[in-house]
Amino acid sequence: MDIANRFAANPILRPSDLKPGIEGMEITCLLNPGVFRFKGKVWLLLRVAERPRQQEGMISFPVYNSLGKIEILSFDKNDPTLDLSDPRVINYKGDDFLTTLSYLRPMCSGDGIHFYEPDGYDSIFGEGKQETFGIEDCRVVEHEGQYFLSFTEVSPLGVGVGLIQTSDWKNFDRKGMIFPPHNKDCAIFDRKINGKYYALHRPSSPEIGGNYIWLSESPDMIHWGNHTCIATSRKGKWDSARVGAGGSPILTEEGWLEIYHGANADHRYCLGALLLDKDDPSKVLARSEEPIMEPIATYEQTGFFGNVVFTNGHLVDGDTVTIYYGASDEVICGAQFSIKEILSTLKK
Ligand code: MAN
Repeated sequence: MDIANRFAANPILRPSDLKPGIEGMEITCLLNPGVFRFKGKVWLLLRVAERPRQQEGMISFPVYNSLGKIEILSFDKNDPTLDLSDPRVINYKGDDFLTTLSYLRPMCSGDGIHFYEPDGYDSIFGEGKQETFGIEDCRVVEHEGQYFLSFTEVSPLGVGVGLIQTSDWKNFDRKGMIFPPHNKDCAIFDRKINGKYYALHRPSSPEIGGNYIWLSESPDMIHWGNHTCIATSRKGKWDSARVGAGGSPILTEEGWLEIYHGANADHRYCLGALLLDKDDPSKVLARSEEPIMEPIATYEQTGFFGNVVFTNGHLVDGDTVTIYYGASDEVICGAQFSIKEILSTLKK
C-alpha cells in the first residue's frame, strides 16, 4: 500500500545541483535531510556524501586522519580480500570502511519545493576521532528557540548518535555522543512529557536481539536512561530485517504518531507508522501492518542504492505532514500525507 502524495517536482535535489563541499571531491549522493523552520523559511539539513572521481579498477574514498585532515584511501578493485558487494560499505582484510564521506549541509526555501544555499550558513563536518568516517542522517528538533541536532557519527570505533545545539545556525555547541555504538536513527520528541525529554533511537544487537526501535528519557537531553524497546522487526513482513525512527513523533489527538522506516532482508526500505500513548509513549497503541509508502517511483527504485525511501524530517501543517526523504540513497524528494489517513490505516 502507498498513500503518499509525491511532489510533482521530484526529485527536488540531485547531486549535480550542488558544488562539492570538500576540495577535490565530487558529490555521489544527497540523502536523508533533517527539516526545520527558521527565519520564516523551510530548511533542509542535507546529508551530502562525497568521494574523489573514481579511477578505473580502483575504489577511493576520503576519511579524516588523526589530525582532522582529509586523506584518500584507495584499494585495487581486484584485490580478493576486498568485499564490494554493498555500494555503501566495503570490507578490506576484515576492516569496514564507508565508500563515501558524509557531512551536513543547510539549504532553504520559501515554498518548500525550490531550495537554495543561503549565504553565511556553513556545512557541518565531522570532527574528532568518533566522526572520522563522517556524520549522517540528522534529525532536527526545536525546543524553546533552541535547535537540537541528533545525527549518526561514524568511525572505525563504531556508529553512534551525536548531539549539537544551536540557536542561530552559525554557532554550534557540540555536546558529544549521547548514544554509544551501535546506535543511530535518534529522533527527539518536540515537547517534554511529564517534565522529561524523550527520544526514539535504534541500537543494534548483533547476536540476541536485532535492529529495534527503543525509547529513552532524559532530564537534560545529554544523559539518557530508562531504556525500553517499543518496536522490533517482524518476521515475514516488509520490516523483517530492521526498523528505525524517522523524524520527531507528531502529537495527534490519538497519541504520538511516528513515521518509521523498515527494511527486509533484500534491503528494501519502506515507511510505516507507530502510534504511541500521549502520556506514556512506551505504550504502543497501533502499528502499520502494511507500509504507508514504498519505493515505487523510478527514482526510488534505481540509484546509488535502489529500492529505498528513507525519511528523517518533516513539517506538520494541520492535517498535512510533508516529509522530505532520500530516494535510492541518491536524490532528495518530498511527499505529503494526511495524518487522519495514516491514523485510519492503523485501525485495520
Ligand atoms: C549503513 C548505511 C550507510 C551508512 C552506514 C553508516 O551501511 O545506512 O548509508 O553510511 O550504515 O551509518
